[in-house]
Amino acid sequence: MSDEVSKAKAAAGTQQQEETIFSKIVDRKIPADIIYEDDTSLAFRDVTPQAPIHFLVIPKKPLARLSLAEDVDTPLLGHLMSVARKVAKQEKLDNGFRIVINDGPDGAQSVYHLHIHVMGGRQMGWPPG
Ligand code: DGP
Repeated sequence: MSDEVSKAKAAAGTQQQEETIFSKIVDRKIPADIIYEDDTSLAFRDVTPQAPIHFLVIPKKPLARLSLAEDVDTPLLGHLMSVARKVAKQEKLDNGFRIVINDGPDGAQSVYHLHIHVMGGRQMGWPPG
C-alpha cells in the first residue's frame, strides 16, 4: 500500500472534522506557498509534489468532499475548475496537465477539505493507481 493510501485510510475516520489543515492555510494559521487567491478560492503548492508542478485549488469554505457538494455549490465548483485552468496557464503548463479530485476512502482522500490536484511538467501515465 502506498504512503498516500495509508494516510488516506488513517484520515477516513476524521471526515467530519470542521477545521482541517487546509482551513488553517486559508486562515493563515499555517504557512503555504500560495500562488493564487480570490474571494472564494485559494491555490497553493502541494507539500508532497507528484510532478514538477503540483498545486491544489480549494474553496475557502470548508466543503469536506466533492460527493457532499450540493446544487447550490455548482457555481463554486465551476469557479474552482476555472481557477485551475488560469493557474495552470500562470504556471506555464502549456503542454497539458492532469486534474485529480480524490473523494472519500476509496478515492484515497486524506484531507477532508475539497481540493483539485493540478499536476504537470512531465508525461502522465494511465491508468492511475
Ligand atoms: P488527497 O490525498 O487528495 O487528500 O491529497 C492531499 C494532498 O494535500 C496531498 O497531496 C498532500 C497535501 N498536503 C497535506 N498537508 C499539506 C500541508 O500542510 N500543506 C500543503 N501545501 N499540502 C499538504
